[in-house]
Amino acid sequence: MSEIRNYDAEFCGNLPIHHINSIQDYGYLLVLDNKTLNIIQVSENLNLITGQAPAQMVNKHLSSFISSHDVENITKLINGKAKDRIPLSLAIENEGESLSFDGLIHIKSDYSLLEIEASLKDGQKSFSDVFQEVRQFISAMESVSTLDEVCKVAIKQLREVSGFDGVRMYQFDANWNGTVIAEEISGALESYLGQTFPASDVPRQARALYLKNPFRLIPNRNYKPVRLYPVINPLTNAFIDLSDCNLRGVASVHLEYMQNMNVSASMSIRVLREGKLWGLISCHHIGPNFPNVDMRYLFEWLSVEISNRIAAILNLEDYNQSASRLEKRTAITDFIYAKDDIIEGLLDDKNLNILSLFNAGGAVVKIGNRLEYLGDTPDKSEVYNLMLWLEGKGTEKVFSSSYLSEVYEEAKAYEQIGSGILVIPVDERSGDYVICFRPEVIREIKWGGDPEQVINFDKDGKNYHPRNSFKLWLQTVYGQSLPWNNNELEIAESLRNFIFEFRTKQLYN
Ligand code: BLA
Repeated sequence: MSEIRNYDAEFCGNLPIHHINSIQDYGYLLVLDNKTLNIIQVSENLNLITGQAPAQMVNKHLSSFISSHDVENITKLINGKAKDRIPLSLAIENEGESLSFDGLIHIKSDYSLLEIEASLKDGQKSFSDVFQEVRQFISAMESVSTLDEVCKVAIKQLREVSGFDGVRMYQFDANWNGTVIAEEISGALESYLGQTFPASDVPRQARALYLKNPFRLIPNRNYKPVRLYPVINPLTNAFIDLSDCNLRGVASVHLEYMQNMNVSASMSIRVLREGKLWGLISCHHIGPNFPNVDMRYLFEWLSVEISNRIAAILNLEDYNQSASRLEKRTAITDFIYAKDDIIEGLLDDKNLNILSLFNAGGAVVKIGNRLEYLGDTPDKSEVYNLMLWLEGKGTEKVFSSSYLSEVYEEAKAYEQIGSGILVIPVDERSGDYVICFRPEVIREIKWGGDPEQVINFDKDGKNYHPRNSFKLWLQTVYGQSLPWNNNELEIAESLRNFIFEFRTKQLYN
C-alpha cells in the first residue's frame, strides 16, 4: 500500500473550527466588554429569552437583563484570578418571569464569553448520591489491575451512568491514529472494537482543544446553527475565537461524519496522561441526546479518575521495565570493568548482553580495528555499507529507527532481521559504533474504513466529504520492528556516555 496522505497536517488539520462564528442551538451566547460590562455580541437566539431583537440588546449594560446580584457576581469573576470555564448560575427576567440558567464564563483580556443554557434540574441527584456513584466507579476501577480491564470496567460503567447507546475508549498512537480498545454498544450501533481510525478523523486543532476543554458535546447533529450579532467582534475587529466555548458550532465535515456513523448525538471526553491527550471516551446516541449540565460535570470528574487510574497503571509498568533495564545496564557495565574490555563486556555473557538489554535480535560492535557480531545481523558488506551511511549522516548521539528501510533503502535486503536499528556512536572519527538490530514484526492494522479515502472531494475541487464507510479495512505493515521506547533510548545514551568515559580512562591509564 502506498503512503497514506497526511490530512491531519494538510487539510483537516487547518480547518479554522474556532472561527466558525456560530453556536449550537441548545444555549445562548453573550459577549461582554470587560471594562464596561456592556453586551457587545449576542447569539441571535437570545431574543427567545429576552424578547428583544439582537440589535436592541448590543451596547446595553448586562444589568438590563440580569439581576444586580448576578451582575455583581460576574464583575467579581471578571476581576478575579480564575479565567477559564468558570461555572455559574443566573436568572433572566422576561415579562415578569424569572428564568434560571446554568452558565459558563471564559474571561479574555478585553472581553468575556458568557454561555448559558436553561437549567434542567428535574430529578437532580443529591451530592451524596453522586459521591456514592463516583466512589463505586473508582473502587470498580481499583479492583482490576491491567489497562485492558480498567478500560472495560470504566466504559461499562460510563454507559450505565450516562444512558448513551454506545461508549468507546479510543487510544491514540504516536502518529495520532486512534484505536478503539473498549466498547459497550447497543444492537443498532456498529462495532468498531479493535479498529484504528486515522489521525485526521479528530484532526490536530480539534485534539488541541481537549487540552482546554474536558469534553465536546453535540446533542443533535441536526441542530440549527445560530449566528452571532454583530458578525464581527467590535473589540478585536475579527471573528470571535470560540475555542473555549462549549456551544461552539460544529464543523460541517464532522456533522456529515456523524451521519455516516449513523448517530445523532456525540459527546467525547478527554483522557490525559502527563498533561498530554492519551485518548478519548467517545459516547454516541442514535437519536438526539442531551445530558444535562450535572451529567456533563460528572463525566468530567470521572474522566479525571479514569485518566489517573490509567496513568498509574502505565507509570507502574514503565517504572518496572525501567528498573529492570537499569539493573541489566549496571550488570553489563560491571562486566565491562571486570573484563576491562568494552566488546567482551557487551557481547560475551550468554544470558546478559547487549541483546537482552535492548531486546534486540543481533548486534555489531566496531571499535578500532575490531569488529564483532552477535545474533542475527546483516552480512559483512551490508554492515560495512550501513556504517558508511551512518558516518555520512554524522550521528553524534544515539540514533534509532523502527523502520530503517524508510530512511536507508539498502536495508530492505535484510528487513527480516534488521527492520529496526539502535546506533550508539562510540567514535565518529574512526567510524566506531555499537549497533543493535531488531527483526521485522509484521503487523495487521484493522482500519475503520479505507484510510486512503478519509476525504473525498467533489468534482468542483471545493466541496468535500468524509468517508462514508467504516467497514473493516485491513492493512498489513511490513518492514517495521517493535518501536524503541524512550527509556531504551535513554539507557542507550547513558551507555554511550559510559563507553566514552571508560575509553578516556583507558587512554590515560
Ligand atoms: C471531530 N472526530 C471529531 C471528534 C471525534 C471524532 C470523537 C470530536 C467531536 C465529537 O465528540 O464528536 C472522531 N469519533 C471519532 C472517531 C470515533 C468516534 C474516530 O467515535 C471512533 C470510534 N473528520 C474527518 C475528516 C475531517 C474531519 C476527513 O473524517 C477533516 C476534513 C474533521 N473531526 C473533524 C473536525 C472535528 C472532528 C474538524 C471537530 C469538530 C468540531 O468540534 O467542530
